[in-house]
Amino acid sequence: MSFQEKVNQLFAEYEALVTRKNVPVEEGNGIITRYAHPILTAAHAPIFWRYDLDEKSNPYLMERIGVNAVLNSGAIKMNGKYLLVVRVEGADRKSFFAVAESENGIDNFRFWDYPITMPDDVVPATNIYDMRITQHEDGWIYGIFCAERHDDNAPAGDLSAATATAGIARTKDLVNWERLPDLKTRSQQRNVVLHPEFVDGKYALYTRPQDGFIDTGSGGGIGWALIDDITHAEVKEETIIEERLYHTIKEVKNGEGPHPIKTSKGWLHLAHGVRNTACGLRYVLYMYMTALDDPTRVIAQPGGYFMAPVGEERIGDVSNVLFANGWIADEDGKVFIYYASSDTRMHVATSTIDKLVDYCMNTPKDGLTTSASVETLKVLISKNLAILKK
Ligand code: M1P
Repeated sequence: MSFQEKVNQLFAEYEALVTRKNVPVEEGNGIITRYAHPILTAAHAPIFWRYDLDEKSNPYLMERIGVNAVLNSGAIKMNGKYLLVVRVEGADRKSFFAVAESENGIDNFRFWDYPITMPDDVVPATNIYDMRITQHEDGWIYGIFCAERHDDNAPAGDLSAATATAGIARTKDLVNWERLPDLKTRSQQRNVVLHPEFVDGKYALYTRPQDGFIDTGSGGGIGWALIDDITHAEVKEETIIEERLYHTIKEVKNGEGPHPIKTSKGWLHLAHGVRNTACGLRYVLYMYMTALDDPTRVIAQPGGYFMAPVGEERIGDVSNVLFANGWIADEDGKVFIYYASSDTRMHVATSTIDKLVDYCMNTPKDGLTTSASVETLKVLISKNLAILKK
């Protein structure tokens, strides 16, 4: 095959993948609809990011820059397009952000030509990832993400010790970004999310205090902090609003997903919860709601997980993980939940605001003991048996 024929074949296979129609998976649970195909994988990275297409410098048409995974995307709808700010992880382990765009939110996602050039803070980070996008009422679109640096206080030779800080940037178009100083906090932070409205005239952040880079330690769960000046953001006071609990799906860690959706019944939250198992950590998605007039007051806590890894989702670079930091609510109430499986690929699931509110309000709370779970189950069984006997 000639060089040009090989190039043509690469592009033909790429087009077939990117333009593949996604189809809903029918046997749902009434709450969400999954789709048959991942919406973005490493293979969706453009051919011209990975291959040198010049025959003189790449006569064998080898891949020159490998992409390992695409995961953990922020999401926003702009000019009628569904846009994901994707975490693209190179074969060199470095993550960067790139925008992928779709007309319908469920398939035909295509990356913009260039990745995002994110300016550095004063002390450059080694790695940045997991952006939460917030269209704030101040008129800016903010991106808050994890900025990871080597922990220079670690003992000599410990090359794994790192610190997690919240990086902050803002934009009007997702192309040109203004980097603001990283969030100042007492503890390390990951999964920091900007609330879309001012609260008491201040910016409001969902936080996730953690003692170490991996361990949340004394960090009790999802926190909340009001910020005087977003251009020099500092957490002065932090309260835990959604706590981790023993023997639940969020025993080891939890973290806010995308910013909550405002509904007439309250703020709808999507988060991840982590428990430990003999096979390592298991990440699932869960939901909760807070009061409209007070986003820190929890008003609904459906027990257990909302979504857990199934089938192919269970396997990847970090297996048994679902993680979501982006969702889009359309004007008509349809909700697109963008989630990554096993730190490897992106998927979409759809629902509606009405269904998600119903799920939150009417799913029994976790009673925290086996006895309580059995009592909850018996109530439903008795009710149903009475209906069935009629
Ligand atoms: O590997 C699973 C996830 O682990 C981290 O999330 P958390 O801080 O809640 O443990 C992040 O590194 C995230 O990117 C990753 O998907």
